[in-house]
Amino acid sequence: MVDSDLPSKLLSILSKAADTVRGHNSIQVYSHYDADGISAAAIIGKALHRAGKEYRITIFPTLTDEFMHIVESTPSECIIITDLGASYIGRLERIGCDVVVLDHHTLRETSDKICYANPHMFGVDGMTSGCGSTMAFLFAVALDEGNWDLAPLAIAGMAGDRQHLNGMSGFNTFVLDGAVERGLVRPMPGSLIPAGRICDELLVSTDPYMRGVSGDRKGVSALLKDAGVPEDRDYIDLTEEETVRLSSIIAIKLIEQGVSREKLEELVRTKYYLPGWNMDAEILSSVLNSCGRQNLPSVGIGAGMGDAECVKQAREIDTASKKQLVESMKTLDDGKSIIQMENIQWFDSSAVGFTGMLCGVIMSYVGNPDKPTIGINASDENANISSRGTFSQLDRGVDLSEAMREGCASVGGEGGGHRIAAGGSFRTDRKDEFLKNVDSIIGRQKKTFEKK
Ligand SMILES: [Mn+2]
Repeated sequence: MVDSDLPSKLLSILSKAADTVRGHNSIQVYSHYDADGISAAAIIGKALHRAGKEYRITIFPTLTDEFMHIVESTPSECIIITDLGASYIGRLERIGCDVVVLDHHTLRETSDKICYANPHMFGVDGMTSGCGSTMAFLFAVALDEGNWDLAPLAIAGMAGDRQHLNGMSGFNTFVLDGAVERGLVRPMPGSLIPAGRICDELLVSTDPYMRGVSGDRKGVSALLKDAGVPEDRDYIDLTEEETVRLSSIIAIKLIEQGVSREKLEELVRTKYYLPGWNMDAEILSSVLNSCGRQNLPSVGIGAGMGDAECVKQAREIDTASKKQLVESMKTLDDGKSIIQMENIQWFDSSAVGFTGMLCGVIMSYVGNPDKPTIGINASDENANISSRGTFSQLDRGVDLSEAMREGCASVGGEGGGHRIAAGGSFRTDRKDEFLKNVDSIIGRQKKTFEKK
């Protein structure tokens, strides 16, 4: 490791964490079910396997009091928690075994009793510049330099948490630079055209989501005909002229649909090709994410750890999952399911799932890009909610981490996360009260900001 590029305090926490783990034979790992959490778990699994340790990985959809109880009551000699934990440092300190926390969520407290590393401790923004798998990877390298080959997983995790959107920064730059140097990743110019077999990819595309094209076989054919692109073309086989025609038509369609300039610029972001995986980081991230969210995290972890059968299965899960997501999006894009309040917009995802992912797609492609978007899954007695914002909303004072924490607490629930993406839960019968409170919290955040 080029020590000069990372804060020495971080390096000393990581090396203490590595020593702690070396001192045990059996490690219990907990991680999050999204792409970042699964990547982090695969990195840790691989590093522990190489170190000759026994380990067990348990995946949670989020860390709540209920799941914390499982952590506390599972006999363990050493625990590693990745992409989770920031909200429960106090309780993790009291467990009484060795604990390593590698998280990047909003920092509430630090600890001398356990090994806790979070980018926010070092003036690095954990929302944009270091994710759970970044921290897991830095730990893996502290354990053994030979783990540098796991950097592509960390980059997939960054893409999963959308930390690559405005170019890499902070700890992510350290990982990216080292990985480029080692030939593990190749940055490539972005495009509005999806990678892969174009007609198949456009059909399931939600980023971008194009009305009349996404989820519509006839619409896809018409679009390709307009652009003079043969149906069976693969992205890499497009001529320069075809590329220009197709991306212009897509751009015009999106502008007509009301997509913001901010979003269009984001769509042509740099892509990170991973030669060892023969896919770009966003695709690997989608594959791992789909496994976690379809309640098959072990397939995702197996795929991340390089098992060929798991990779094949994970790709199939991803394809099926993308189809479902685009269908869910079409269901909600009916002119009445997205409900506008003064400062927020919200939708009920109880019948369709994909709450967090739909928040982003709705806000960017069919809703009001100026309002934070909240999805509520109220399919049982506890409602699970997700929320997403944009960087320009944050520039106007919006903080969803605080809004979800305060909004959920105001109705007896709990919430938190990042300023740009947060979630929580509360009792379903208090939904209307919650929405009213969050609407006024966001209003207050924007007003307080204007006064500054
Ligand atoms: Mn994360």
